[in-house]
Amino acid sequence: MSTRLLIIGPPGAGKGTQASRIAERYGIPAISTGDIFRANIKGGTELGKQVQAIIEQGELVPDSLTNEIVRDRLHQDDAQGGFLLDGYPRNVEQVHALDDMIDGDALVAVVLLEVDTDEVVSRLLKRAEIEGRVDDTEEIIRHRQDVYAAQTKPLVELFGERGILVAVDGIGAVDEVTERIFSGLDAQLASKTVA
Ligand code: B4P
Repeated sequence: MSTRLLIIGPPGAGKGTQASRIAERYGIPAISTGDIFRANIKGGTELGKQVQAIIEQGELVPDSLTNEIVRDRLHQDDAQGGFLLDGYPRNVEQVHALDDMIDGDALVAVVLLEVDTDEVVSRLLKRAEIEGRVDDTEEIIRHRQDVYAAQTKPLVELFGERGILVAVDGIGAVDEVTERIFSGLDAQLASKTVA
């Protein structure tokens, strides 16, 4: 069975932090749409120029662009045995696009990192001091939380109905959160293998 996973949660929940650990444990690539966009902005590519202003304002990049990037990435050799998508899908349209790319039933688990708004805002303000990401100003951070609530949060119910949601408390030390994710994922993977 190929290990096809998603990780979702509000901006600042620790998705990127946990994604690399999950990917290493299950031997799959972690694919972050946010990282792909930032690398293109840094490299000054045509895609980077198209998305820079959108990301700086904390808006979502248009689905047409984002879906194509993911489609291309999932065709690469290293994703054939499974993958972890980080930050995608982010709205219902992207879920439908992903369902078309991979047969929706092929998703094994969706990790939901649960962290309240005050905690995520304070984490991102701390990151702003260290990394200086342009979308980590307080105003844009709060706007990104609103975009998450309006567009991404509805996906939690949708994946819950599919019986693949693994909800994890994202508050606590990074290692503790990782252990919670591993135990939730191991149980979900075992149930899928038996089914
Ligand atoms: P992302 O790159 O996904 O940015 P993010 O939501 O802020 O998550 P990130 O992974 O960076 O933060 P994390 O929670 O790991 O997206 C950026 C932008 O790209 C979007 O706003 C949008 O414009 C665009 N985009 C991306 N995907 C898209 C899509 N599918 N469709 C349309 N547009 C898209 O970590 C946050 C901080 O918390 C880190 O500093 C970390 O050190 C810290 N942290 C982690 N775990 C912690 C813990 N347990 N305790 C304390 N701090 C912790």
